[in-house]
Amino acid sequence: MEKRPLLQIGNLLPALEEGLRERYAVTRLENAADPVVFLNAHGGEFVGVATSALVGISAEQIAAMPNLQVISCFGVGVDKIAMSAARARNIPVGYTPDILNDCVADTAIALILDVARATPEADRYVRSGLWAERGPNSFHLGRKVSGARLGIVGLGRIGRTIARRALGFDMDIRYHARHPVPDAPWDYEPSLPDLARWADFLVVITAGGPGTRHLINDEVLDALGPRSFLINVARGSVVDEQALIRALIEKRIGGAGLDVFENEPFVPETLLALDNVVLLPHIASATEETRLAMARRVIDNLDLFFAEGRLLSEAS
Ligand code: NAP
Ligand code: 8YV
Repeated sequence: MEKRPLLQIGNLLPALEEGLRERYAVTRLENAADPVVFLNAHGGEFVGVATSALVGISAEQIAAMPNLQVISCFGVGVDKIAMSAARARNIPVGYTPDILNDCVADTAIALILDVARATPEADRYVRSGLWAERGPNSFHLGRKVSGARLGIVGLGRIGRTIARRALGFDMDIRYHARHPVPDAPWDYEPSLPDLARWADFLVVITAGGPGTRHLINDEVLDALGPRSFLINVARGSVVDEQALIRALIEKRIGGAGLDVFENEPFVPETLLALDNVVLLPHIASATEETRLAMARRVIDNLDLFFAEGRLLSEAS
């Protein structure tokens, strides 16, 4: 049977690109000299799209593909996918929920430990020779994580996985979202500033997009206060980055652990210079095991759609 024509938007995991090429006639949009001109001329040829949560697909790109039947996304966040344009055309969007819960939760816990115990700064201290120069017990004290108060912003699939891990650290847990989660054994806090005021660690793991833009603002950061820490493993857009930088410089919060940024892969110079932040290059789901399982789901979603007209996991 002839392979179905599929458009790939952005770079994907090499194993995923290979798997897609085995099954589909893949065209990489990035290979076009001018992607917009190319899509306007050839968009009608494609019946499927494979993209990632980082790159997504715009309403204009969807409009340029009149025969598009399905979009398969590598990742769980769909803030870069023009969902209403897809919905208007009844184009289902596949994504990779649950598969990455463990690794993103592990990264959130790692960031909590890193900011509290200043492990990256301590590592720099040893490597720079300062420990040898200044002697035993010369590095500043950290803060205790076990038994501390953890506020989770967004108790979805990943938020709940973080909470379960935090139980192993005997942490006291509360959460904020727009709605209480009926079966959650943790206290719901309807006011985000109140949750921040209570928490030693505030972990942000909501969806991205316009609904959560700058949810973490001056008011929330001031409520968090100088002895507490912000962790963001959701999307850069959820935190007002300029407000965060001011709060960090003025030491109005204790520190921050960030996996995501407003303008990735660019991180403001001022953040790079601060010791009270731990910065990661959006790697929360980036393990071989999880990324390969995500790749499998991208392919399975496409294959199942073309075989049976349904997806294994469809975003709504
Ligand atoms: P999920 O199950 O849909 O959970 C999202 C949570 O966000 C829900 O609890 C939702 O609760 C809450 N929420 C949505 N809008 C909100 C608002 N305005 N205020 C407060 N809470 C709000 O999604 P998930 O699978 O846990 O993933 C969450 C997000 O993590 C993804 O969308 C993605 O952006 C991010 N992520 C990042 C990485 C990374 O590499 N750093 C990896 C995977 C995922 P309510 O509806 O009750 O408000
Ligand atoms: C990845 C993510 O960075 O799933 C998401 O929403 O942000 C991460 O898992 C992304 O999928 C890689 O493209």
